[in-house]
Amino acid sequence: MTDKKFNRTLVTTALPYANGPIHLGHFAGTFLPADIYVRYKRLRGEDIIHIGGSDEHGVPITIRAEKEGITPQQVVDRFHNLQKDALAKANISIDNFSRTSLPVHHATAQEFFLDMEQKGIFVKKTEKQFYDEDAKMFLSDRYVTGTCPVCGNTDANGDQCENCGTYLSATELINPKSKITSKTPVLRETLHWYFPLGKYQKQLEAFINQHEGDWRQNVINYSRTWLNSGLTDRAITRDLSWGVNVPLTSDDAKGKVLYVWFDAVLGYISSTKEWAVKHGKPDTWKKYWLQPDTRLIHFIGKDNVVFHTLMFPAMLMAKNEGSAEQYILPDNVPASEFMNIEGKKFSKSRGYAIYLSDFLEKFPADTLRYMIAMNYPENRDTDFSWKEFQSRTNSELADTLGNFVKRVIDFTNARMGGVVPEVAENQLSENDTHLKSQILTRVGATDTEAQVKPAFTITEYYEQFSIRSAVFETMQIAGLANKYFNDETPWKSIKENPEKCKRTIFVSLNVCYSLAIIFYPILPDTSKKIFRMLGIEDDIDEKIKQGAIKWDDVKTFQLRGGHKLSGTSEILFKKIEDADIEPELKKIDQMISDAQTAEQAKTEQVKSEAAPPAHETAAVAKPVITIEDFEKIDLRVGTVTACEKVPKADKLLKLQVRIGANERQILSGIAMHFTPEEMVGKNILVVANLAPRKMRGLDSNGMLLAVEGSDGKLNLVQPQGDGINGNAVK
Ligand code: B3M
Ligand code: ZN
Repeated sequence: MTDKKFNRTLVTTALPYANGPIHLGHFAGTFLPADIYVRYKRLRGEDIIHIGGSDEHGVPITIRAEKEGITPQQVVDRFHNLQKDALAKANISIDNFSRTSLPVHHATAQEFFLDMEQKGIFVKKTEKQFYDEDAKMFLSDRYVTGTCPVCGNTDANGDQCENCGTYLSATELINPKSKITSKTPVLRETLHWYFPLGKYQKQLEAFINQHEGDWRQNVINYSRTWLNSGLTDRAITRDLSWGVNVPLTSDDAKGKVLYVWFDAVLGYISSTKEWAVKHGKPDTWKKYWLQPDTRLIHFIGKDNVVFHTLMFPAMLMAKNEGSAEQYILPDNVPASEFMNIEGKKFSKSRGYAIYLSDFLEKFPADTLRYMIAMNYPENRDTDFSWKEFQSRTNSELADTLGNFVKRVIDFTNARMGGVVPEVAENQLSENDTHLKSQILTRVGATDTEAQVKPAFTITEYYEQFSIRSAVFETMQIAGLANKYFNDETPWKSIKENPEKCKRTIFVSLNVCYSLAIIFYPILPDTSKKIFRMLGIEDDIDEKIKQGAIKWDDVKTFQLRGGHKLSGTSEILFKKIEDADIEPELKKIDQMISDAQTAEQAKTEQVKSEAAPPAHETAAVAKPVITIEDFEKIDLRVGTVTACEKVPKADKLLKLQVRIGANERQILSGIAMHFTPEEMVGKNILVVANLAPRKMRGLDSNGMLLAVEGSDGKLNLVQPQGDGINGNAVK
């Protein structure tokens, strides 16, 4: 954990390949969490920019071009624009969405290469690589497919297996085939530049260790897996024609381009440069990259972790060597897990995806933002389901948030002349002030006497990138407001006790104002609608930029007596009918059956070629296992005998668990869901033969089982029955 003081933040989102439209995976994993975080920080008045763009090089682009019979440039032009439009429609307020095909990017990548080349950092090696004799070209990365040596997926790419996530090199594939001619490639010698990642092993280990505790555990773990197996030289050039040309320092460089990942991560820097030029201050990019008081945060998906926690930092370390300019390293890399669709593993290559722009043609951006944020795959894979989308929209957005705001506004317009009633704040009732203090407690303002203190405040959740919990707590506030309005019955008190009615409406209108603020990061359109109804007509984004509307405004009543509302009232959310989602569910069924048919056809083909048997993994989240595999897991009933929090680890509980005659210690990341007290005495299900591991320097011997509910809270798996302690599951 670092205790640095930062004065500005640079947020980046992974650059999606410009070989297809933005899908829900990109949106849920990177763009939406980044946008929510950035909007929240803007409300806090912080200096923050959100930088990104499309990744326009690499084999994914050229393969698409070949398939369609068009040029790579045509591919990236088309998809860059589609991506940009879709993000705008989803209200992703990115400060610059750049392109790695721009001259500023090529120049930046070449500058990095030349600097390292001149410093003698690279190693040049001649190695054997796959070559397609018919197409007369070397087959880099995804130009080769074959069977994954780890999981048996017959569709693995030459750089990575999409099914199990393993990084591969093409020569490891079983039964390799050229994607261009489907022929078996031959090995041929070629010369390449290698980045000596291994030389940075120690520095990278120290870098990762320094972030233990403040980075997500999955990010630390992925990075350590690589570190533990020992870092080696990585080829950073390719024999391709599309990409950033390797600077011609010798004849050897002819016909070679930089490996796409070497240039793509530098896209963050070139995009910042482009942003600075657009703002008329070309040098401001330096403030964000070269000053140690800038905080750099990369929002990415889990499959890109090592490029951001090891490869890019090592490149920056190399660039910094012997230089007056010192690039900053990432301070956090909040990597997401994956979002599945209707319980099935998402796969673009199998045509199994939901595209952002298709979605937004049918449903408003805020409904999608809410659904995805509530299911943000923060620590584990989550699921997108249309039924859940419908029920969250209807019951939480429409019936809770929308209903409250509309009732308050309509009541004020109809019964109070559309004006905020005059109320002396010191005459507010206990109920009135109770609601306010409950809101403050949840949001995280400090000057309030806590009533029911949630585990963390919304502010704290955002600061630690717990987007889902922040959004969940935000909706709780709308629920409290709704309940308050119902309990206070202003429609009755207007006759029986007009002063009380005025107080209720005064408080409710101010709560609408607070809701407009706290929902702004999540539901920007809705927030603006609420502000508009409240008679705040100006450009809200601009007001936030200028500090005229800010996060801390929830601490005080912002609307004074006599303020005039706009006099209009809008329905914030239209309910989603079964008929609206039926076509979507049908589409999913179709996608599943198409994917299965394709998979089957492939299996047949592979069988007929007498290749190793295909793995039946298309329709399940994990590869199929045998009963023998299952029997390797020793699942036992344990009883918690003692439990306490682990100091300075917000998420960890330390449990003593009795299993039969033995007692053991288990650490579990459930502290956000259960108090130590409520754990004691519980029967839980334990994976008893999990290899011991250390967490925060403490031993953990086993793992307990829990399932997540649709509200994001964990439920323990709790076996029932007498005398079951220590028994194995059968
Ligand atoms: N384009 C891979 C991907 O879209 C790659 C990310 C680059 S981030 C610098 O998943
Ligand atoms: Zn695999």
